[in-house]
Amino acid sequence: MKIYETGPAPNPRRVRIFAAEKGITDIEYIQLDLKKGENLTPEHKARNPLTKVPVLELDDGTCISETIAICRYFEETVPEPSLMGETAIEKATIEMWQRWCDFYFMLPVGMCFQHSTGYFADRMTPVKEWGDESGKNAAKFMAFLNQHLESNDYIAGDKFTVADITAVCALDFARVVGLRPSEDQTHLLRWHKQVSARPSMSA
Ligand SMILES: N[C@@H](CCC(=O)N[C@@H](CS)C(=O)NCC(=O)O)C(=O)O
Repeated sequence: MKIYETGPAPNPRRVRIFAAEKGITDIEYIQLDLKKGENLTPEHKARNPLTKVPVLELDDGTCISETIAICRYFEETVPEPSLMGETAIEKATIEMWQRWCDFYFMLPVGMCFQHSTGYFADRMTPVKEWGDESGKNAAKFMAFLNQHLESNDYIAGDKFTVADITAVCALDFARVVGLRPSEDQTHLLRWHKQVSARPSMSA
């Protein structure tokens, strides 16, 4: 199978970490330069009409877009170790946290990046105020996570899950727009150090 992706971008990184945690190695990674618009070509549009990365292409030609849909495919095909939960309660709790980390952290960090740097000004209209507001919203979520991690080892409880992967990729990418945990966010910093030590993080 192949994954069309971009090394430094945060969503493809989530997929690489997820695959590494599962021990999945039979993937050919194909780099697309987003800045040059290599994701906007007819070839890539045929894989993902919305033109984003990552895209997983299976050997039969099936293309799956959306980070979490790709992770779901890996979770179903390689169930161990489970990163999306086993019982009904675990699955629902992990999904709740995963969505919170996606919608209230990864997305605002991405919006802050796109709207304050103008990186994709060739294909969208950057709105500086929206970039600033998104940065503030991401910072609020970091404060919320810090509080939550005071009494939880990991984001969704006592096990490392896909929610940790989303949160760590959002947090690491947030540095690009100057957003970092403050020194007094000790629980967030403890968690970040703990998850960053996993071998999968360098994938
Ligand atoms: N919801 C999508 C978001 C994908 C996304 O926004 N990918 C970015 C890179 S992190 C991208 O392809 N940007 C290129 C562009 O907007 O032209 C997912 O989770 O996969």
